[in-house]
Amino acid sequence: MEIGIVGLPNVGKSTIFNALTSGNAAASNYPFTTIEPNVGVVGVPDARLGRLTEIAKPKKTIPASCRFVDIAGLVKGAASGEGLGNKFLANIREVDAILHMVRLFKDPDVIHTMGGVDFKRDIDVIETELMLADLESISKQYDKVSGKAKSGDKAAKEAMTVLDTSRAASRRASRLAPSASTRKSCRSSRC
Ligand SMILES: Nc1nc2c(ncn2[C@@H]2O[C@H](COP(=O)(O)OP(=O)(O)O)[C@@H](O)[C@H]2O)c(=O)[nH]1
Ligand SMILES: [Mg+2]
Repeated sequence: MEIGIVGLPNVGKSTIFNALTSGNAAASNYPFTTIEPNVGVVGVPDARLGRLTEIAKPKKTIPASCRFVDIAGLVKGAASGEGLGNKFLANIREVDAILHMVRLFKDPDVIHTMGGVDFKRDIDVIETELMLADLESISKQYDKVSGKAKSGDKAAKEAMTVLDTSRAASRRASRLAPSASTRKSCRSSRC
């Protein structure tokens, strides 16, 4: 299982990554300290595994593992290329689950890239960027599959049903937060 840690810059993503993995990812008071994602693998403790090892006496016992990926900070407009933009959204696409880190601590020594602590706004910014990135992926896939569906491909027709539903849901969701970046990205993805 792979878990990607996302959030605005300077919210404590690398700090939580280090705590979870005993890692040594650079954590510092500079937005975008993390560029290439840090990856850490930790074993998942399970008492039953020890008991099973005693019974079965295998040559090797390998616990299940969890991979944490410390992804660089996203900023408002990432889906339309702001900040270090789409590259990080691609990192996010590859994980099984997303851990969204939100800053609640006030510390004048740690720059807040949005000007100050406001967790509702911050959650909204990140969730909107993720929705826009989803919408863009769906639109690309839609264009690819629709041609095949028109020519009668059965699998493509089935995929179109799913894509239609996802695209409609994604459009509804992104309309709930129509910021300037939303409108710009929607134009480019024909929504
Ligand atoms: N005061 C305070 N500082 C924190 C906390 N979590 C992280 N920091 C500091 O905030 C800065 C940015 O943290 P980092 O983990 O690099 O953030 P990232 O950009 O989201 O990866 C570092 O100087 C951390 O030591 C916290 O809970 N309280
Ligand atoms: Mg970091």
